[in-house]
Parts: sequence; structure tokens; C-alpha cells
Amino acid sequence: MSKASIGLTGLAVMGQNLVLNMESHGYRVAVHNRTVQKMTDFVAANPGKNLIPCTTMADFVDSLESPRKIMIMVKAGGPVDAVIAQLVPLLAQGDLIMDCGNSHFLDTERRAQELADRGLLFLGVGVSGGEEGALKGPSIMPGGTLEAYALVRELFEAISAKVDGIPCVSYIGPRGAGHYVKVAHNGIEYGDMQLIAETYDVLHRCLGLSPQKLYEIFDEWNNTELSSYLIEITRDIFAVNDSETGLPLLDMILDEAMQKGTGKWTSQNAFDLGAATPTINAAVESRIISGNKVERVRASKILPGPLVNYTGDKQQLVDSARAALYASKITSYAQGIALLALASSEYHYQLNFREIVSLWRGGCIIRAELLGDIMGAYQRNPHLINLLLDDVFRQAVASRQAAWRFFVATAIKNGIPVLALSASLAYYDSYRSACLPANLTQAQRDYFGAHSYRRTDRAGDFHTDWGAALGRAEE
Ligand code: NBP
Repeated sequence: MSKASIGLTGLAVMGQNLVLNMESHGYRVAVHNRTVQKMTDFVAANPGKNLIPCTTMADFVDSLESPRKIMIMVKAGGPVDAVIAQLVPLLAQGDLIMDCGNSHFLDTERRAQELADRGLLFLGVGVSGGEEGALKGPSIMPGGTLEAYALVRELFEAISAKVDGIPCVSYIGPRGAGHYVKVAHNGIEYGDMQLIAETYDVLHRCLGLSPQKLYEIFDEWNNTELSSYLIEITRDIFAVNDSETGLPLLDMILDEAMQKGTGKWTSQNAFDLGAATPTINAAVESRIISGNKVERVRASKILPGPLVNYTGDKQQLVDSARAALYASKITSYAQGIALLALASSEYHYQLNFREIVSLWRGGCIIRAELLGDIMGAYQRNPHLINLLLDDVFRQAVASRQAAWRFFVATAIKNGIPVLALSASLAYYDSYRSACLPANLTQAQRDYFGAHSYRRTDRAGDFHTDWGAALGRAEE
């Protein structure tokens, strides 16, 4: 029997669908899973497919053409190390291991070094698009050596999503670069989802719109500058009724958002690098607050606030929602790309923002019309330091600014929480402020901790004896 050109271990939903995707593109795939039954069930459920079932890791490695190319699609963290530890003694120099799960980029950095020391090739590969993307064409973000990428470039280009015939995959950079960009992608995805949820909440609570009306609004938006996968699925969600109660399914879903942690990783790393990502942070925090349902219900009976009472023009609120969502989204992407820029410099990833945005246009959860326009901005100026400074985006935000402020103010006036929308607006206002109240912060730091401050009129570090300046005698 001929050997397989590629192997995949980890046959949960993502692994199974990636296998089917590769097989459908003419690849013979060796398949393996820790729990053997899952592998045999999968093979049995897919009769006639060009698969090699492998019950042991040794069989799996033996079934592969040399140099062996192995995808790991298991839960991130310890399981990835466990699988690598089993594989390493069975592999030969020049074989390639690819970790295609949502690994933390620092784990990928470590594994890249450990495997290079053993003469093995390694790629940390971000794969986006959920289970459907894995099956029909994901967005793929590979990081590692160019030598390793060359071994699988053709495969990745075959199985990835395509936009205008262009594969949504390209070499991202060395070591952990691919997983870094995937994590940042997920952080941006958190931001997008939260912005949409808040926009829906304000429209729903201020205008009492029916699911049918919300469906129509989101359907219309999906044909505008907001056109995106997330707007499309939000529209569809409004159309689904609960099969048990007949009520809108959305109303039957508990308002506690779960998280697997990639959004949190983005915020944590942004803090480490000194990048401001308030929209993503707000999205992570909103999920945390949502998870505290019991306490929220109790507090809702104790803490006063305005009753929702919007008496203004309905269409004005709908139009301002669209403007606020788009302006916030631009601001969020400006933050996300600024984070990538800092990471690129700190970790020497040499990221190409235009390329990255290009491969996010298809297959992945954040695919959107906007990304094509962002590509245009980095085409115009590859050294753009903040998306908001691009002429097209500057005007796009400026022309929506009044509506954006109206929408956020309406939410605040009616006591509806809009953490991400207001954080986006505050980022915009902070970024465009020549003067911030950080002078007062520095004065306080110097007052209580003698941390010193710099002056506006000359160079150097200064300290004031604030007690003496106030005429107070030392105790
Ligand atoms: P899971 O993240 O749920 O992982 C399940 C797989 O991990 C099973 O094959 C399981 O084997 C294996 N596994 C575990 Br758990 N511990 C193991 C160990 N110690 N040794 C060997 N195998 C072990 O699967 P998934 O949802 O398909 O996701 C796979 C990866 O892709 C994850 O990193 C995930 O974050 C990422 N991802 C997921 C999505 C998505 O939409 N689900 C999207 C993008 C990326 P078993 O069958 O023996 O328990």
C-alpha cells in the first residue's frame, strides 16, 4: 500500500474536517487519535476516502512518505507537548511537525527551539474558520522556518479559502509568528462580536424591535460597508425559532458568554508590550461580567439606573447604530494592527500587515468587506503607523463621528452597557488628543512616590517637594 503524503493526529471536529478537506484535494491522509475508537468511527463514517487508519503512533509515523509531514490538531497546552513527546523518538531529521491548534505563541517559540535542536522542522500554524472553515477552506497562518513552509506550501494553498482566486494563506514569519497573528485575530474577533452584540442590545432595548425587523436591518447592513461573516450569521440568528417553545431561539439562550482564552491572551500580551487595545479588553471584560449572572440578577434589584426610555427618531437610531458599529470596528482594527506592529518589532517577526489582512479576507470568522479596504490603506502606505491616519479611514470615521457619539450617548443615557463601543470612541478621542490629563497622573506619582516628571518647557527629570511647595513643615 502506498504511503500517505500527510498525517493528522487529533480527530475532534477540527481535525476530522481538515482531513476531509485535504483528502478532497487529492491528498492521501494518515489519521490517528489518542482514543482509537474515535479514529475507527471516523474512518467508518467516511467509506471510500483515501485515508490510512493508524491505531498507534508508530503505525502512524510508518505510514508517511519521507520527509514526514504531521499535523497535530489537539487541545492547546499540555496535550500538544504530550503528542510531540510521543512523535519525536519516532521521527528522522528533516521531518516536519505542524501544531495547527490555538497554541499560545510563547509555547510555540519554545517548541520551535526544542525541535530545531533535534533536527526536526516545525511550524506553528494558526487555523481560523471554525469547523466549517476547516472543511471548506480555512484561513491559515503558518509560522516557522521558510524551509518547513516550503514542504507544505502547496498543500496549504490547496486547502485554504480563496478570495478572487488568491489563497488565504501566506508565510507569516519565524517561530511563533503564525500563532501570534492567530491570537491577535481572535482578539479582534472578540472585539467585533462584542461591538455587534452591544449594537443589537441598544436597538433591541431602545426600540423594542422584533427579530424580523432586526433580521431586515442586519440583512440590509450586510450589503453595505459592514458586510461580513459575523453580520451575516447575526442576521441568520434572528430568523431562528426555538423548536420547543416556538419563541425566538436567541431569547432562550442564557446570557453568559464563554471563552477559551485567546481573547484574554491578546489583552495580556498587549499589556506586556504596552499596546492600547481597549476594544478587545472591553470585549474580554464583557464576557467576564456576563459570566456572573447570579450576582447580576441580584444587583439588578438593588442598584438604581435609568429606565430605558428612548423617545427620539427610530430611523435616526438605526442609522447611527450602523455608523457607530463601522467607526468602532475601524478603531478596533487600528488597535489590533498597532499591536501587531509592536509585536513584530519586539519578537522580530517582520510581519507584513497587508498580507495578514489579505489572508483574513476569506475562511476566517472576521472576514469582512472592511479588510479589502484595510489592504488598500497598507498598499498606499506600507509604513502607516495607525489605520486611523489613513486618509480614507480618517474620513470614514470623521463622517460618522456625530452619529457614533449620538449612539453611545443614547446607550449611556438609557443605562445600557456599551463597554466596547464606548471604549472604541474613547480610544479615538485619546489618540487624537494632543494633551491628556497624564500631567496630573505624573504630578500624583511624584507627590506620593517621588517618581519625578518631565516638563513641557525643557528637557530633564524633575522632582518637586510638594509639601514644601504647599508651605507645610516636614513632620
Ligand atoms: P479539542 O480542542 O476539543 O481537542 C480534542 C482533541 O485533543 C481530541 O482529539 C483529543 O483526543 C485530543 N487530546 C486531548 Br483533549 N488531550 C490529549 C493528549 N494528552 N494527547 C493526545 N491527544 C489529546 O478539539 P477541536 O475543537 O477540534 O480543536 C483542536 C484545536 O484547534 C484546538 O487547539 C482548538 O483551540 C483549535 N481550534 C478550534 C476551533 C473550533 O472552532 N473548534 C477553531 C480554530 C482552532 P481524545 O479523542 O483521545 O480525547
